[in-house]
Amino acid sequence: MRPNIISQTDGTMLFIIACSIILLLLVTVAMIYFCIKYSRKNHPVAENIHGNTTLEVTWTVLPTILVMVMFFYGYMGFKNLRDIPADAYTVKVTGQMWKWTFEYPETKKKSDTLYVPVGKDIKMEIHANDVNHSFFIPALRVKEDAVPGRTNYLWFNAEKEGRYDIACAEYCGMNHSYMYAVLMVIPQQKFDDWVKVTPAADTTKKATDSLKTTGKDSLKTSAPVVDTTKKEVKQVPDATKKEETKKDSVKK
Ligand SMILES: [Cu+2]
Repeated sequence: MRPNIISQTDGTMLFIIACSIILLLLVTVAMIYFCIKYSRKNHPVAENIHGNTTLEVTWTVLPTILVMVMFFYGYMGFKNLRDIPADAYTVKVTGQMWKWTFEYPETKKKSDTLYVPVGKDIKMEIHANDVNHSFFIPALRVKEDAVPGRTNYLWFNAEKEGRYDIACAEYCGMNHSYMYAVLMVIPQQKFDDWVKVTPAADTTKKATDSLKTTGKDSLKTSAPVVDTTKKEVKQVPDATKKEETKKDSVKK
């Protein structure tokens, strides 16, 4: 069984933070102790110290072991992130100023909201149309650059249903901070239903184009999806409502 990216990343992060806090405390306590012990009052006559081999070996070997352990955890996480499971479901994502578009090569569907089945390995193929972007799903601890002329990738397995934010993590121009999309993690059955009612790529493109002329609504990332999947969206509990409210507040 592969380790979960979220717990692996959080574990490494916690380990490094714990080491940092312990070191900070050790250094601070030692500093205060020496300040007092070797103050002018307690130690009026200065003396030279000519090396201490045991001490020097200790402060070289211990930190080396510590950083090697950090490297090991980091490397194991990196390996897991780069090694895509063989049967992962592929979704193509394209970044452009200033939105993300998702295509599902297997079904030829396209949407502005990323829908994935819960508990399934998903491979994202990352492209950019204009400038550098960075595809970032904070809740799933995955992030990868989107670079024009190059195909990058990442994978994840969302274990909990729900609605998650997708952001652009690379400054890409004036509206970079608005470059948000939504990840909906839904049960396989609902995903299949969604695929059935979602128009194929070309149709969606037209729908998106026509929405552009409606002004305010065109900013809703899931606009074309909502239009065609009214039944489906209602079944996805509360999440959609929250999504709308949140997006409205983001717009303001
Ligand atoms: Cu961007």
